Amino acid sequence: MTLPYCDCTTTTLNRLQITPLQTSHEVSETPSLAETKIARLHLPTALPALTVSSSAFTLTKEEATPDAILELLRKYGVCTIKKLFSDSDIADINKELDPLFEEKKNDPRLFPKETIRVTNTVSKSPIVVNKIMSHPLNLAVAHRALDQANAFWIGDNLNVGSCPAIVSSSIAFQISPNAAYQALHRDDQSDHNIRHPQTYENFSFNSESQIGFSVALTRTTKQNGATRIIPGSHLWDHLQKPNKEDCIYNEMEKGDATFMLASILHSASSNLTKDEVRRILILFMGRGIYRQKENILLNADLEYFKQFSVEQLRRLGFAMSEPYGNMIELQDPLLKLKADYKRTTNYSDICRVIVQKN
Ligand SMILES: O=C(O)CCC(=O)C(=O)O
Ligand SMILES: [Fe+2]
Repeated sequence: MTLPYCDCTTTTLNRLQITPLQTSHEVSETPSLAETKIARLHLPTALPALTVSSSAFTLTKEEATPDAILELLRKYGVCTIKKLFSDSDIADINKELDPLFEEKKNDPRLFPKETIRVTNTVSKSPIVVNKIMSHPLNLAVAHRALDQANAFWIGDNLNVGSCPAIVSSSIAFQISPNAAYQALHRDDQSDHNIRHPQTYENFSFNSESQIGFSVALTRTTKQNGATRIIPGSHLWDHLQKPNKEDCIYNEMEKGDATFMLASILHSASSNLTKDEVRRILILFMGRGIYRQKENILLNADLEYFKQFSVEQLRRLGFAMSEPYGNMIELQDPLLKLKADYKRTTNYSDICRVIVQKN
């Protein structure tokens, strides 16, 4: 049974009038952009796109402190760091991904057919966990922008729980010559993350559900399919329509990396070269109270995950989100994977409260 979606809580559908389109539509396994309905809407007042070049949000490795990255993310929604990964790191990562790309190259679900995606790489490629997910800057940005900690009354006590950000998706994308442009989109759709207009000055990371860490595994250029991005679009109303004229191309050298808010409008671009392949891996960290976009836990045997440290398993989504989130038989799931793991809190910290008078 399909429940009518206009009955549930929504802050977007009440701005639309949706009616069926008279067309038959056969659903295949391939993700499809086939139209089935008509939506009528009044477009919101558009904020202008920022006219900047990528140098406005590019840092050297030495300049790339968490504070500097967060500041550029606030302003532009994107921050690129030159030469964050060494040539030998990139060679090692590519070596581990090459056979996975080979396995996928005839996947009938590829869209467009020139773009090979190796999905869920953290469950297949330990180097992605060790070098990309665990990169100190990825962890620092996730900690500052997405980790959560809060206090809640529980009787006479305050209960302080913390919820680390976890990997949401980790997809490697290889675009070959003739691949078409991808449609402009936001990557936080899966979180139903509804955007309200913000200014740079009042922007809060509380509005963000995921942050991507895109690593250039080849160079990326306007010609070979670099990700195109609308800087500043994280500040736009949810239904402000993206225009391709507002995009800039995020050109990277091999080993550069880009942090991008999942609320930034972007897409892969077309590969116009004759013989150049463009390869990147985007690992998204997301708030631990949300679902992971890719199901990591069911995509490999538990034995595979045992090679990782407790801290890495926590970031992969195998731990509790305190208080009381993701429990298994009232226990922390980490105990299933690490026999010697000792919990130091009972779901969260219970505080005796001393009320202070003003
Ligand atoms: O390959 C790219 O540059 C971006 C891909 C992307 O945005 C996506 O598939 O969601
Ligand atoms: Fe995307």
